[in-house]
Amino acid sequence: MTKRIFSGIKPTGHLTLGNYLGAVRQWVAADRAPDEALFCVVDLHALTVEHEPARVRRLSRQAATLLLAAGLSPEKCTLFVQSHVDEHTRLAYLMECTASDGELRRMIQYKEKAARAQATGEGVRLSLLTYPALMAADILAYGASEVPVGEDQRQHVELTRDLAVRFNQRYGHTFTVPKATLPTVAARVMDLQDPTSKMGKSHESGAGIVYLLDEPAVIAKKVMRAVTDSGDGAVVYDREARPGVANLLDVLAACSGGDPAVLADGYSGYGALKRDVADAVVELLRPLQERHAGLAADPGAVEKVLREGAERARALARPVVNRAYEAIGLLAP
Ligand code: AQP
Repeated sequence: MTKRIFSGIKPTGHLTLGNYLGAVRQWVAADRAPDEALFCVVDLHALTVEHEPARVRRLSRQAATLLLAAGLSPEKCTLFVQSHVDEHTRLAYLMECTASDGELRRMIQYKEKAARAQATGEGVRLSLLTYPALMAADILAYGASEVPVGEDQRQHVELTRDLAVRFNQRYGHTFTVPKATLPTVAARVMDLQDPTSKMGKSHESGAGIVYLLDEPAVIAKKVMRAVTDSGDGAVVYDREARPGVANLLDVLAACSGGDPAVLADGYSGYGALKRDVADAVVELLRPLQERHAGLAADPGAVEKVLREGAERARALARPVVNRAYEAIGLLAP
């Protein structure tokens, strides 16, 4: 039986190696399987924190272009922009009526980002609290059974499962209950300068973040300057005691295959490890960067993919969302 797969990426910054290894690479693999796959630039999610309108538009186009450059094929999958399909926000309201205030306040991303916004005096947008309900709607509107994501999104997919089960129990079977699928290595790529924090595209300092469009020399410099761990300089895979080295081993394993703990045995010092990681990342990103240059030169073609994707997505989501409206007690128009 073919599965339906859904996932999304928010245009809050330039896409990173973390996005690629944690999520996008899984999407490309799913796109090549006989499954039906939908991938979405979740632009409404980018409005939950301070944003600049022109930048969000620019980053949305760039994200879509990079997803195509990474290997998603518009003939095979449906690639679209969230705000082009009204069903997401229609269903999000029903999800807010299903979720509780307490469970949304327990979301780790909410707690972390709210603390960050408060510290900078920005104020916390209400949508930052409610966006996991929108994310649940993104997934449930398509009857997706699998959601390929990185580790940081696991909690939101768990919430989506809970909401789907609760809605089905209260109002009759309406939604497929989805599950998160994570890569076996590099499900959480860490910042090269602060290996206890996730490599996040909206984080301020770029020194520890490898962006997908970084030049090879920039990638090499960032990797060579990665913070490793003080101590005896031994290369050992230990995420707790040696997070910097473990992160480099994870990235190497994700790029060139193998098990990070086994790869560690092949190194006696950090320098050689960093050189191999830098080479592996540069080679991994080279084809994507080459394809990106061609696609970016033809923005009309990318817009056409997004327009057609939104049409297909609407046709899939509308009957599911209409069913949910009826099930919850709303009169058909
Ligand atoms: N460091 C990462 N390692 C593995 N997977 C990651 N993902 C993100 N960072 C890593 C996965 O990429 C997909 C899209 O991510 P996103 O757009 O939802 O979030 P982000 O890139 O983390 O963006 P932000 O705005 O910078 O968010 P915060 O502030 O939370 O870091 C997801 O599947 C995600 O798991």
